[in-house]
Amino acid sequence: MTTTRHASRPGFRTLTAVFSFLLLALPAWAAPKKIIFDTDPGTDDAMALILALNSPELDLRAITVVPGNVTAQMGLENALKMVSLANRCDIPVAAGAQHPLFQKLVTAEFWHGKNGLGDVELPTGKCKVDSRYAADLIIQLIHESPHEITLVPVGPLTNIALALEKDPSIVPLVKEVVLMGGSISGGNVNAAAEANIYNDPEAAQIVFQAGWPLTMVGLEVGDKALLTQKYLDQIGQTHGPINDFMYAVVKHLVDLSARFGSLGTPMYDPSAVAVAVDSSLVKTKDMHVDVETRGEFTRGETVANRHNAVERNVLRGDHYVIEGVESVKPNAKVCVDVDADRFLQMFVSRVKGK
Ligand SMILES: [Ca+2]
Repeated sequence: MTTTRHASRPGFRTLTAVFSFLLLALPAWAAPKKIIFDTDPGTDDAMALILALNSPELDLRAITVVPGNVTAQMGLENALKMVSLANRCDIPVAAGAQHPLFQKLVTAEFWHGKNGLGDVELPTGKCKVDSRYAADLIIQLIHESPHEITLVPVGPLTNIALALEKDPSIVPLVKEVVLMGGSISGGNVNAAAEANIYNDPEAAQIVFQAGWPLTMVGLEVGDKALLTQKYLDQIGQTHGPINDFMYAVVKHLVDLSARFGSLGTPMYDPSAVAVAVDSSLVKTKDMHVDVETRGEFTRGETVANRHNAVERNVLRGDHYVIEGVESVKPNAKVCVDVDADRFLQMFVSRVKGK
């Protein structure tokens, strides 16, 4: 008896431990990730927002609007129309900055259509704007759920920088930042800069240097993940208010891409949401990234140090001498590759509500 009882105890303890672990681990595993979506909608913003709304892994706590692709006012109207379409007036939609920190706004109706949504008209919805200012709402939500909020900015980083400037104590309380912006292989606005960073380089530099966990989902992801006619046809196979809206917006983008000789439309903004849903879609490398704010040809470039080291040059007489190498601390996980087909399949199936 004694031997049996002794023999059974470790097994029982193991089972109890496993059960307790599951009880503790399950809610955390099952709980959707709380995100704040900062956006300048925008056609690819629309794709990103629908992906976020249709992803059970995410709990969209707020949408904050920043000027970029369109003016702040038009972006706000578009955001409200889309949450209305999705029947999600429970999600606060807040207005924020009206212009970049230190430069004039550059809007992009050329790419996004006169209304910012590829000239796809949505009815004025029933959802109303939240009374809180975007930066204040970001600060409030982070303090209400410390270490639980993931920021997903897919526009210029003005609102996020304003929140940081107003309350730097949010830095250690944010779970992570997964942003769409930047590039380590040339720009899409010009030779050097990606659009979101180009539209507010000073704000971007503040956000990159804040000291929080940050993933940069840049052009290396979006340009590799092209939504082609094949995927558009799949979206067109099913119908519903969101499905049909997405089909029309994506068709606008695929047709636009064809005019510029591309086989499909790059999945820029949806890529940050996709990484928030499933980080295994991308390969990352830790790098130190600075944002160029002064270059004649490079303002808005994300300057990434691939080997995280700089030479130490010391003045000796009339010239400098390299005396060693100093390490540089990475401040970003930079996405360098993506499983494009898996990402696109996920996007299509989520749009279709599956
Ligand atoms: Ca955007």
